[in-house]
Amino acid sequence: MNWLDQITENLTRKVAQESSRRSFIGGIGTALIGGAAIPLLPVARAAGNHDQPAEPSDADLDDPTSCAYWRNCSIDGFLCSCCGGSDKVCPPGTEQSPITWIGTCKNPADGKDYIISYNDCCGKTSCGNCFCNTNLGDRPTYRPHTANDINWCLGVSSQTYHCTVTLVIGVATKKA
Ligand code: ABN
Repeated sequence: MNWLDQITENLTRKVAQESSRRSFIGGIGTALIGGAAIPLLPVARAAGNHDQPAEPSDADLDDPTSCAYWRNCSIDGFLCSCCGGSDKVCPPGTEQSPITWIGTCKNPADGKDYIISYNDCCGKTSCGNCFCNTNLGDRPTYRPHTANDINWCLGVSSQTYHCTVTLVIGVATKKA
């Protein structure tokens, strides 16, 4: 037996003497349980927004408290209809901003495109209900007049954003 065989044998004997069968089985158990727990770790799941179902029903298209409601096609904010106001009226205690972001949404009832003004309601802290981020036609914020990801609480006494109303201001006659 050469010296390498002797060293290997000594090492193997040492490991065998120092490790019990119980700790070996325990190690396998830890590996199995640890592996099974990996799928439970938090991960980002696509399309996980509860407020924005992937497949809106016809009822959603007619419901102003749904992100799928046709006038909400380009919104980024909380629906005032879920915040003590309505789709057109700011909740009590808030003030409607006169400066807004304008989008265009198709009304499925008549197939026409309408110009929608997304007015922020201001003066109370964020409502927190029915957040929608549909963004049709939204542009980057470095072009503010075409961006909805902006606090439009301007020209009012408080700049604190609460929710957004959606007002029809006309029919779009030409595609932008
Ligand atoms: N226009 C709604 C909004 C308000 C504050 C911040 C981002 C977007």
